[in-house]
Amino acid sequence: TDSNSQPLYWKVTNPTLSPTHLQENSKSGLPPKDVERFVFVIQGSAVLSNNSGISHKLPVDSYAYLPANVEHTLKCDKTATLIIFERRYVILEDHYPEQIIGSTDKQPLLETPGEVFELRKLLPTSAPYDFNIHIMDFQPGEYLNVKEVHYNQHGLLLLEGQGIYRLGDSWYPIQAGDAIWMAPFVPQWYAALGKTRSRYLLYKDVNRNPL
Ligand code: UGY
Ligand code: MN
Repeated sequence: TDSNSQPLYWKVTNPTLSPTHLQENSKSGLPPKDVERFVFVIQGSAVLSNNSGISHKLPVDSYAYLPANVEHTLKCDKTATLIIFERRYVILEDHYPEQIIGSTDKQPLLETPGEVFELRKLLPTSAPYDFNIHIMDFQPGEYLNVKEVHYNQHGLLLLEGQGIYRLGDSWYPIQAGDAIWMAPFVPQWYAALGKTRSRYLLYKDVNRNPL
């Protein structure tokens, strides 16, 4: 065991940037005060309950958004893999976000002028929401037309496929399971390679003045 008393080579299957693995019969705690939470199920399933007494089963590819300070629990009987985003909510006067539950396949394909990838957004684009989660699909050989530069940050998890990500002047071969953080203003570009579809999940801060 290492100094953290984990088994030898433990980091290989539990790397720093891996999604959270919920053990069987586990139950979540709450985020800190004023922190919103987004949960997306990658493997297994979880049950979301809140004060209303209504429970929702979240299978693979489904997700939930919990506004800040909304009490809830996530439970799972068997092991589950979830990706979770939490951030301090930025209040906008007279706008109130609501709990959202959905699944990727029920979200409509959106227009992507000048681009070929398929785009779905998991949250409403309206002002109460200070971030969104995009699901982006590329067929092998497809790539971003625009070399993007923008103030928004991204957290990315490659859900399927493989390709090459350009960040500034660095080029990274990536495959399903890899995660990327893109700082504000980092030039970014992706090309899908291999023989299978690339799909990534992308966090993006929106609807607030970044200054
Ligand atoms: O919406 C976006 O900013 C997205 N197209 N960026 C990206 O895929 N790196
Ligand atoms: Mn971008």
